[in-house]
Amino acid sequence: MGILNVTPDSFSDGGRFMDPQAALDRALELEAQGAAIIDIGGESTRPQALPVAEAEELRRVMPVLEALAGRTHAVISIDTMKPAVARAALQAGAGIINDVGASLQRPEMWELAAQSGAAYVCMHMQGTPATMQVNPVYENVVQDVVRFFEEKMARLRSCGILPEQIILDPGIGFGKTLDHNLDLLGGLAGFARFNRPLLLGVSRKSFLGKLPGGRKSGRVAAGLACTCLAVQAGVQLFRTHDVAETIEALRMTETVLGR
Ligand code: 7PJ
Repeated sequence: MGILNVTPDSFSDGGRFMDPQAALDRALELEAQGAAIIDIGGESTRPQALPVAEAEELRRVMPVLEALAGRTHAVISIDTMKPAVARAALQAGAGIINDVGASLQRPEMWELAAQSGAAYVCMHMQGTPATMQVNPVYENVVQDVVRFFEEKMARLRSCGILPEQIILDPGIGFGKTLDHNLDLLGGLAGFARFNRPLLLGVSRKSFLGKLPGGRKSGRVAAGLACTCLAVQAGVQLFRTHDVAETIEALRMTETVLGR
């Protein structure tokens, strides 16, 4: 899953793809590098990011979705917390709702997923982007996220979403300290019990540079290490800015594991 942020303020590629033509070119580049999915987002969810109005988010993502329609074989995913944005994106051909707000109470989003039959990424987040990194607390982060998935899967089912539509994501960096992220990465195999595809998003996130001696420039390499470990734990979907590098790492990991 290649990342395309149509935002002025995303931490890694903010401001680069606000122009629809630049965004389209980037999407086609991600596809050419091997992305099977393009994840388009118009609201930054980095820590302390302020919410974006619905009209503004639509204004950012819709021209890109419309430009991409019919021009890519990749599946389009819409990264949003807003049901109206997800609805418009599905109408423009998106096939996946990447709901980073799955922990919020948004029955409208679940009804949309149920009615449309789209794939639904259920991502864990503690709090909201504005405050999630202030003081995240868990009893046991892996067990707490397992419980979240259990409860949410039951709730989604009661809204008419089929288990087959659901992709689970522990939400690395969303209301998590460095230790929480490391515990989740070490405990990914614990999420296999749900028999649903797992999605992991570590790409260029700040925790990757936070081990003692870590540097910002080492984030891509550190993220690839997480990716290789996650393959062994059964993760099947990787959300990344660095599609070519991720595919090379995955090919080697899978080749060795397959021997
Ligand atoms: C994730 C995401 C993630 C899913 C972002 C960033 C923040 N969607 N959207 N999982 N992260 N499903 O890229 O640092 O981890 S935005």
